[in-house]
Amino acid sequence: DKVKQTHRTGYHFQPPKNWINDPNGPLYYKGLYHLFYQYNPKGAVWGNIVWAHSVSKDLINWESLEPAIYPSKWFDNYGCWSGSATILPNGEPVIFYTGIVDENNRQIQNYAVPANSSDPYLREWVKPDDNPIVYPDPSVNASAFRDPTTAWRVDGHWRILIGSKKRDRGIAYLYRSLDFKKWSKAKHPLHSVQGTGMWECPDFFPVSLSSEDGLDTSVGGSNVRHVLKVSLDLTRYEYYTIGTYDEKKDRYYPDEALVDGWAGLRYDYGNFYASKTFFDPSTNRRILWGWANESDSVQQDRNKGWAGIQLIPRRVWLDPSGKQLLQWPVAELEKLRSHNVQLRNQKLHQGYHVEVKGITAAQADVDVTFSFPSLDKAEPFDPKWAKLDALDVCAQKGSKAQGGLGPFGLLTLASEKLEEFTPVFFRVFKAADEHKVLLCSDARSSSLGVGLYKPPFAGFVDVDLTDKKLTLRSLIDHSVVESFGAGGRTVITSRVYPIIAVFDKAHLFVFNNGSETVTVETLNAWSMKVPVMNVPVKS
Ligand code: DQQ
Repeated sequence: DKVKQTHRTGYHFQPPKNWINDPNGPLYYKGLYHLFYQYNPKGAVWGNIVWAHSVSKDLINWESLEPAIYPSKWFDNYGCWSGSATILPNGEPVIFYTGIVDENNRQIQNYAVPANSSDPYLREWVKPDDNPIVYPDPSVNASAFRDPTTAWRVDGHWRILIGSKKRDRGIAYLYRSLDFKKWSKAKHPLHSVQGTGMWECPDFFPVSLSSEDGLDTSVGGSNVRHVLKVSLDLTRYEYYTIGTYDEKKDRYYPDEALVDGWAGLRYDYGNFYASKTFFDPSTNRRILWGWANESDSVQQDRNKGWAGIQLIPRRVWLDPSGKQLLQWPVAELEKLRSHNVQLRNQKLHQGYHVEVKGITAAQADVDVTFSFPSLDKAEPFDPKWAKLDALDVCAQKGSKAQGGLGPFGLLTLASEKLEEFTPVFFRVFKAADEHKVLLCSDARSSSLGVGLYKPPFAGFVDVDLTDKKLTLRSLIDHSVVESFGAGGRTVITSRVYPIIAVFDKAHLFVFNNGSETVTVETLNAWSMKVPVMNVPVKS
């Protein structure tokens, strides 16, 4: 069934078949990472949702278990939707999740605990009879009240957030508990923003001001800032702010310099949704998981027999500027690197594209540093664009339109003669008193196939250009290209479905369509191995 499997990923997480969406309750326990995720056991479209379950020692190789949480009680009979895990002070995990109680999708919050906490696989979960823990009170919209966060504790009181909305105001409701069982609603939500619509999958966590290490969710004090991320149901993208958590008032205040709404900072300017972080105490990292849905049609998903992938887990930390987060694929991914090829001091004059030969270009990891002699040829930044999204600028100024400093970058998943390619590239512009760096991942030329969603995606990169260098890392995997610009300052994921550029017919190039000559100082590309995936844990 080779045709159907053309676009399956080699090293990104996927179950053998069927629909998946949000990562749920990621946690580290007794030497194992646990990934739960929304899963339809019956087909390749959304529905019949359970928490599927896989475990890993390294976040890359995965063994599978039976679903951990599935409809079985009056309080979750119509579905077990997203939620989070908390590790209690005694070391034991508790899961909070949203139960669907009727066909109108009325939502309540439940908890589950391991049947046997000495089992590192946490195979079996029980839902105690004192469930649910939180009902929607009459003031909330019961069909928009879901996705409880990991709990954190201040002064002996636990807190969780629940995503919601009131008319078109997005809301993170706050609940408190002393004993982790009886939860009561705080008078004020932690935060809310007019006009943003339903807040799905809120995530709230501290980041350190002095270190790249991650922090456990309850850590507070003067050395931390807080991050609030929400997933916006209306456009299916996420934004976050960095701000101050006032523990006394139990309110969150985003930094005023940041946009708190649709045009806010994003973990990923492409296909990335319903993400969640967790603290990994074994390595002191905070790790981010996100889901990418398909960009082909529902019919194509049915034919493939699967839909949705989990992206490579990313370490997240606060940029020293304090103005944004930085992200990088977890170091364990590098274990999958096999054959390596390099380019060094490769000059790219205007119009050049140079092939990176000798790796499996459909399943690769590429890390490149570009340098340029000056910024003089940067195109003027049209003041009109200031009102536009980066995406609109990318749509106007794609990879083919000649520029000054850029476009330069990678042509990923490219056919030999470039009938198909997904360019990931920089364009540098000169605005009134600064340079603007645009990173684009443009699916418009990715496939000759029909019925596909092939958007350009883009974000600006807030990067210092004094050393006249820009770096780019792309994780290429058959139907996904995950790109990290300037050391993880701006990240973009695209889903693409080439029909020529598949398997050994896929190629990788570096290119430059700007009048300034750009040098590939160093490029490393690796063929990526296939990890262990979906091998059932032996009972
Ligand atoms: N997916 C879940 C919900 C969540 C949404 C249902 C986000 O709990 O709000 O599958 O993708």
